[in-house]
Amino acid sequence: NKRVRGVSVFRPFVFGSIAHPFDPDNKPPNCPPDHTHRWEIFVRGVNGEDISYWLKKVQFKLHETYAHNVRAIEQQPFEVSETGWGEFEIQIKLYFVPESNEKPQTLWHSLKLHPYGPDAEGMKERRETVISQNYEEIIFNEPVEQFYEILTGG
Ligand code: SLL
Repeated sequence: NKRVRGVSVFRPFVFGSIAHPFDPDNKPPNCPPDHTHRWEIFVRGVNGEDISYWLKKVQFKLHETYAHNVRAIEQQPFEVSETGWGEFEIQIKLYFVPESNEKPQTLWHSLKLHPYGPDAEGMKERRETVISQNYEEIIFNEPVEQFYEILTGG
């Protein structure tokens, strides 16, 4: 399984979170009383591009207050939807397709529930959707030939 020397292939993606506060008069049924938000953590292609030809699995490690806090998502959409009350760091581990011979890579994301602003305390009371996302590029340096062909559609 030879590597293609002197070649780097990069692939863009977006990862992050989106959080919606509950309407206090209209909370979802079966939701613990202390939960205030529904949120999602995701890894996706730019403009909805398919990334499953290079990304096989994403493991999201949530705060230990969550049951089964390690969530492995094996197909698109690579996302987890939950409810909760607090912000915390989420570990995101990217597993590449087996042909790649690449080791998994780890990213971190801070789940944001509350809008940021000059009057941060007061704004916690404001009900608005909070999106926190990052554009990222993964770089495959000297990919193995088989993976290079997958990446470049050759
Ligand atoms: C904080 N360090 O104190 C953080 C911890 C934990 C968030 C936040 C609920 C989980 C559940 C939840 O939102 N945990 O009980 O289902 O702000």
